[in-house]
Amino acid sequence: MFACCIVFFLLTTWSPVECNPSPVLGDVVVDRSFIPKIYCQRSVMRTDFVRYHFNGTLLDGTVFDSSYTRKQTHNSLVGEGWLIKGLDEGLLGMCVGEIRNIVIPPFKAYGEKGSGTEIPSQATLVFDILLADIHNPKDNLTIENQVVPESCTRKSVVGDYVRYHYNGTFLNGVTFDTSYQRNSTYNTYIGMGYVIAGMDQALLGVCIGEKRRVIIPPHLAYGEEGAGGVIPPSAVLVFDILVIDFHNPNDTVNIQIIHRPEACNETTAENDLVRYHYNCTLVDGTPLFSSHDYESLQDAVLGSDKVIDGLDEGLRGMCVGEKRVVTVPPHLGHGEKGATGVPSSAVLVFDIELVSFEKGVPPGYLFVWLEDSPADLFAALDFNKNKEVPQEEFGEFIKLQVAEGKGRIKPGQIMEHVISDMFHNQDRNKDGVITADELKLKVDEDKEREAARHEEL
Ligand SMILES: [Ca+2]
Ligand SMILES: [Ca+2]
Repeated sequence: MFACCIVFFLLTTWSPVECNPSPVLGDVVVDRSFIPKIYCQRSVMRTDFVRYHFNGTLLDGTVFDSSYTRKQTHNSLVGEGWLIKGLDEGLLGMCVGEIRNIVIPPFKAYGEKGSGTEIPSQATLVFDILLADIHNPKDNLTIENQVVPESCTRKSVVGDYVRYHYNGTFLNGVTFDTSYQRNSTYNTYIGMGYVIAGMDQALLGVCIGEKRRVIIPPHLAYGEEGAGGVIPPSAVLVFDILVIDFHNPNDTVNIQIIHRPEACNETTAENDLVRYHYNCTLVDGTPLFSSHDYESLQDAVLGSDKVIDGLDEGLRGMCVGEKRVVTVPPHLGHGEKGATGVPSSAVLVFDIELVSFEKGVPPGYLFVWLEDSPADLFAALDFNKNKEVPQEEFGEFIKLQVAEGKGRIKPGQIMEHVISDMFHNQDRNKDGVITADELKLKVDEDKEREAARHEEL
């Protein structure tokens, strides 16, 4: 009586029904000895493809076949005549991880003829079955357990480069691979066939920081072949994905102004010496570097390759006191190689505050005129009109120009050093004084050099 109820229950529907008082005697008898409570969102239906382990015995306990001795699951469509009728029926409604004992009368097994030498005529067969995997050939990708961050300004598209962590399991929960164990993300371009088709789809339309579980049927994974002795043939794969960041090779630096002082007459530009505070993190907030780790402010001459290109760009056009969040894609940061503490191909986020800056001079210059230089420069330099300009006289002149705002020296330099360097550049015969025929503006010198180059050509 007990068995008959189970049979009826299984072979009809999952809705609770009353026990049928007149069972088909001698039909397939199913005993569900272990039903997993977790993760049974689907159970076997006709036309599903299943992978299961089994022990097949005769009523006297003689084993006639076992998947365990072959060390691989038996794989089959259900209800399509690939299996004996008793299994086509007995597997229905089964969950992955479930264990069933199925007793099959001869007329739903091999009947009068039996099979080979193992199964005699009119044999009742007993199968102990453990369901390992299930999918339907019509299945597409399934996305579950999606957790999308509140702030998601952009979703991934074809051609983006995504860095993500994953945990890969089979439907029975056994892990076959995990990026967490390697302690580095998996990185790939998406939608371009670099990863299995299912993962290519799974990573489209994700946000940075998003979590999702994707269930990938074998035809969108490693198919009937499986892979590398790790993925069995026709295996369904379950990936729990965490998107760390993504970017596109065409991405530029993103600058978000957080605060801009009302009084902002002058902004930073190439060659300026800037002093700033910064915090650098990964997109998920993992801290990397901070100027607060050092005693003094950070400084850099913009355009001098002192900092990564993206930060250099992010520091331009700023007022003193301005605060920005600058997002730098890896090709304008530390690239595919990364750097100490910076993972390969990581997007970086800089929180910066400009503390001060000094206007700069072009590369190669120590001093520039901010207005027209005196028509007779030597006469202007030679205060005492003795036709010679020693270093002291030269220095007084330069300091005066800077003090009156007519010129400026290279920022971040000591005035006396700049004067000394400039003086020695002009005192071409090294006799300690500049004479009229020695003196030349760098601009004119450059022009002459350029002209000479053209003549050579
Ligand atoms: Ca003089
Ligand atoms: Ca001289």
